[in-house]
Amino acid sequence: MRGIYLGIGSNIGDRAAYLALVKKHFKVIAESSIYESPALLPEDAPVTWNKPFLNQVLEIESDLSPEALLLDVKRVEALAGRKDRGRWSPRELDIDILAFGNTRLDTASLQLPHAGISSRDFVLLPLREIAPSWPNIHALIADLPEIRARIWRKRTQLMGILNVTPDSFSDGGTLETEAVASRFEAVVDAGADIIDIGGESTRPNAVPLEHEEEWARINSPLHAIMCHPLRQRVAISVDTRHWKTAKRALELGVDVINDVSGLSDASMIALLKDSLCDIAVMHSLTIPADKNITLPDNADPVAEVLRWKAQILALGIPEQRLVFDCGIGFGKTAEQSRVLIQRFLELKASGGRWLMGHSRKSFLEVPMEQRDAATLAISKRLAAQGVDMVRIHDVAGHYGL
Ligand code: PH2
Ligand code: MG
Ligand code: MG
Repeated sequence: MRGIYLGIGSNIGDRAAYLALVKKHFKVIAESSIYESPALLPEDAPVTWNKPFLNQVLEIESDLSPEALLLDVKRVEALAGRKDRGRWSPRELDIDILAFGNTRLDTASLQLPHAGISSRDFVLLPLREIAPSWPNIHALIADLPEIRARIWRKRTQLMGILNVTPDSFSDGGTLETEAVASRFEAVVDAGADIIDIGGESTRPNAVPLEHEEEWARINSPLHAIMCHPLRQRVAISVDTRHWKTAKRALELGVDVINDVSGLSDASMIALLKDSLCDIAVMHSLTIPADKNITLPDNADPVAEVLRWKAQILALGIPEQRLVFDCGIGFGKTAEQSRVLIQRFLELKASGGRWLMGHSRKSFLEVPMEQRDAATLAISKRLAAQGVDMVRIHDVAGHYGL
């Protein structure tokens, strides 16, 4: 029968991939747009639960009874890797049966129609698209106190670099809180989706940092950002290869850990396995980058990166939580970096989300004043090829990519 409506949601990892999984398991008659909204949470929820949702409504056809459909729904949630982390907690995939034809039901396990429909913008707006004659739907939407859900479309995310390393300041010290706040505001206003903050430079010849010194550099800037009124407008990423830094950052509620050492530390892996954040994982041969240590001349850099990706996947972290970065300039000659960019479609075709960090790097082989233009030209081509994220300095120039 028809007239079965599912409300689906996700707020961990590759949210759109989790929603797409549902469509493989049910016979879909109609689907709404996808909406994004901040998590609806109780006041005392941990900061790590404050992760925006994607939501969608599907009409499906099924011969099952409502109880049998509920079991099936639980099975698909489990297939997505959903764990019981408690009520209101983030979830890889949530599937709620909103309505089952005209069936009315009120048992301990199932209430039909679903009791939460009328108060939730992220259910009503998508439902209106595919069921415009739903009883009172227009009035219910008009009566909502606030509408926070917005139509979401997949596009290349802009990861803006926020530099707080002291080598870039005249006084050699850490940035004042006010200076951090105004830089942060500028990157948000320029249109960044994600802000990446790191304390350790990984440029050739940079001095490696230990956790204590790294944390001393980013502690107060990170606090300033996490408390900033604009914080909800962007995701926050922390660029670190130290698990203790990652742990402290996650406790503050950051959304992404960007590990340029490519999950090479067992404690980092264990920490991230038990967390809810996205993980950007980069291919490298050495940290910091060393111009004299590169892949062999006769190596195929695409094949090398794909082999490395398989090793990362074998660590047992769900692919949907990872974002792969081929590591432009890290253990690659300029030519090898160019090959990775030219053959990006082969990387993308292997599956998963991909990030490119080509901004202003030396492989571009143009003077510094021309590097933003060269960076943008590459970003545009990669965006057309489906790159999920670009890590860039010139966010304003990339806006609307
Ligand atoms: N689901 C919840 C709790 N909070 N917030 C949004 N924006 N979207 C949801 O689907 C959602 C939520 C519990 O199921
Ligand atoms: Mg729900
Ligand atoms: Mg549910």
